[in-house]
Amino acid sequence: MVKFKLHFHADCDGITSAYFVSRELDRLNFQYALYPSLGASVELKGSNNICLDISDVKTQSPLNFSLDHHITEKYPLFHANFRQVGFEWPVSFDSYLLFGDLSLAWVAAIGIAADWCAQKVPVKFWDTVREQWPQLKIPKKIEQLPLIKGPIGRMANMIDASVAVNKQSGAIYALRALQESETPDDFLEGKGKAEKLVTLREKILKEVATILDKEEVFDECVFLRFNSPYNIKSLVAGHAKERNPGKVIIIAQNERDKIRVSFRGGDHLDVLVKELTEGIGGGGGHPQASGGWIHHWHWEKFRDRLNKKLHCTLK
Ligand SMILES: [Mn+2]
Repeated sequence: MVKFKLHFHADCDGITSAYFVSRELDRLNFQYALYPSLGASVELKGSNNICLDISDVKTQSPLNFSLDHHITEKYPLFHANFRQVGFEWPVSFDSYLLFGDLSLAWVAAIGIAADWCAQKVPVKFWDTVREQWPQLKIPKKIEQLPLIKGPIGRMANMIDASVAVNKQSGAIYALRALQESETPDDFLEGKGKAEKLVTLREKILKEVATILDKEEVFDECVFLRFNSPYNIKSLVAGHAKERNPGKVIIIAQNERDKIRVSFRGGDHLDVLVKELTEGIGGGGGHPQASGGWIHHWHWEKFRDRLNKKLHCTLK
């Protein structure tokens, strides 16, 4: 009997995608193992791998399948990407279309909203969610912010918190909690496995609030440097961006061997991070969101470059 390896990005989009694909594998009585991926790239061993929401797939065998929405080359494997035919749909929506069921639309909604793609999927989808679950408070006119501030965003926070605290095993746990929940209310109210996710969400939000208390605000940018055992950079960046519209957000998280930095809320941030870390670390990404790292012993150099470039007075 074939055993599949299900790789998925350990974020809301990847986890909800894995929800729909694993459901189909279960229906067919296929065996599979789960491989959540914290990063964007995966190197596949052999064949019978399925990749969801993973932008960089390395493989020697064409007998692997990738369902993705990033702008990438066509890999030498079975590859489907709705973006290539003009639809910027997150993988959670694609997986729902392929393997879902109307009664499970709420799960797809979490992945779509968390990937900031609310307006990119057909309005008819949101009508379906609104009709079935008025308690999810889907706005009449679909907009990203009210969605992410409502119950849909709350569910996304629960999943993100699980990954932030427990990494890969947190991703698998969140997937199991979704599978166990028959309705969005079960999940939101913390029935069964979801109970732990409610607690983790509160814990992470508290941690983020403590970090935000120490933000340093300048004319052009906002700077936040912190220690945390959790992977909460993007969450902190999201909150900081909301509090400081129009400014570049710079997040620096101290790690054992290096300082990891993230940039949000500006233009050409991929170029900026490359300039700031040149010779003292590394970095890259997208124009509106980039990230990198520097060695601890190069901190002063990085700070001086940053002060010069963004006209601030970071000490
Ligand atoms: Mn993703």
